[in-house]
Amino acid sequence: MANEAVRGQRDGVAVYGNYIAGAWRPAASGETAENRNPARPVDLIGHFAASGADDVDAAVSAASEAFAEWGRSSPISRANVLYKASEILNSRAQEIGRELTREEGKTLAEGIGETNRAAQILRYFAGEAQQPSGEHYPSANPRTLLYTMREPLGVCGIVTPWNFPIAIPAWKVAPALAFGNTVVLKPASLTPLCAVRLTEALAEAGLPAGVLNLVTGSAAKVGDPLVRDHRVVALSFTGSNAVGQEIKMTATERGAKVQLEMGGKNPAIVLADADLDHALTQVINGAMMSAGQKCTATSRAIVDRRIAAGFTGQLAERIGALTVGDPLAETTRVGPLVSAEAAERVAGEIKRATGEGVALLTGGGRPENGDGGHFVTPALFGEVEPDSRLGQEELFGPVLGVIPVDGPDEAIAVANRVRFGLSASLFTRDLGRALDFVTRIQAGIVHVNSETAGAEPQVPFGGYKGSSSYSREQGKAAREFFTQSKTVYLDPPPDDGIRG
Ligand code: UN1
Repeated sequence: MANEAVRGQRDGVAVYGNYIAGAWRPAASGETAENRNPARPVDLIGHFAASGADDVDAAVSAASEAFAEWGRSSPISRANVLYKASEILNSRAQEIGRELTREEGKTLAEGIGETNRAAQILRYFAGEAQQPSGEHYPSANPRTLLYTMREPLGVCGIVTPWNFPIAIPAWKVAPALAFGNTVVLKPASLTPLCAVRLTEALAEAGLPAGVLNLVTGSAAKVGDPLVRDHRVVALSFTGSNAVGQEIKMTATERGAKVQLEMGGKNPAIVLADADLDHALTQVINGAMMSAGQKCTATSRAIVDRRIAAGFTGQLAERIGALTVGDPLAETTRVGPLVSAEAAERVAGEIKRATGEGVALLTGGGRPENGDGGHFVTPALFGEVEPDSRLGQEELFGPVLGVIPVDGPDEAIAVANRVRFGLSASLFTRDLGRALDFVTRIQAGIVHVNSETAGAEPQVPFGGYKGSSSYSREQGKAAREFFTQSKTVYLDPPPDDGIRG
């Protein structure tokens, strides 16, 4: 792999730069930050540019300059670049997937799967760039050619989380570029390497200088100046509610277009007639894959009281049997949490709930792997009160709570009684119940007989209530966000003589 991103070596470990105006370079201050493996913190992955306002300024300037040409380039040529980048990522999926696992902590199968998914997203938006971008309308004047066209916005600021360190940057950057915008990408400070790999793939695919700029560093030193920069006309963010709300205030106040994807408290409702074995597998996958660190993760199993005891017992048994350990090992099902702070916070929430008397049926421990990894064993709580902290707050860890209910109506009422509304599942064999659920559930993504997590690139993604900002990502919705509409009334001059 060409590795111009590496600016040098320190302690035998690579030092990575920012990518600004088509060149890899260190932060203006020369500062770097370490990136360590959450399963084995002794494993130093690299030193990454700890950037600041000067770097953001240079990146936004480069993006502004590049917009003049990129914004007017043919969508077909933009599609070709995205398509080539997708092939590059595919060809490196094993290697990048391994790096993803090393820096984020999800299992190797998930790391490789996510890298392939990023490639698929790039491929999808290569196709989407070639789709019609406007409509032709009838006019009151028969001589008028009346149509709409969508045009790029300009410089977009993209702020991404650590939990999908290559897929989420891909699903924001790809449509931004496909529709003619230029980008400054600020990836999560815990997972900069995946963003470097995505940027490399796009640069190698022939993206012109300045069209995509990568600036690594902290939220305070990179994210904040990016959100405040008046030249950044649109911001797309995925992450916590607290940060999302701040971005919304700051960016909308200065007139920028904003797209936010934030938390979830996603329910899986299990009715008495469901295929229980299937429901068990899906609920556990939804709750525990990626150690529960997905905004789409299942955190509440809302179960018909008639089957709750048996279902809960089976959940405890299967969750207790999940192999926790080094995510690079093939047998591991649940890796570490992303950081020491995350593991402490989640373990603290578990302790708090047990302190309040909620029954911890399995997990919740901090196992030692001898390497100081940030592990928390998958935890299951029984008989969770819907309105308690455990029933309401997003923990972002491997924690599932069972809420027994008296039938489908109470299940839906409980499912809706949270401030989030990202995804929701129902398990049943009853088509009528399924349709009723689809209508009444307050969630942007609704599953019947499948887990709450997962997102295909060709459909809109986003939540209701506190989970999003109404705008949707991916699919056709991405064009809505990353472009603006122009309406054209095109009349021939009155004296053109054509109609005599
Ligand atoms: C998925 O469920 O595969 O940050 C994707 C998140 C979501 C993406 C979920 N925005 O977890």
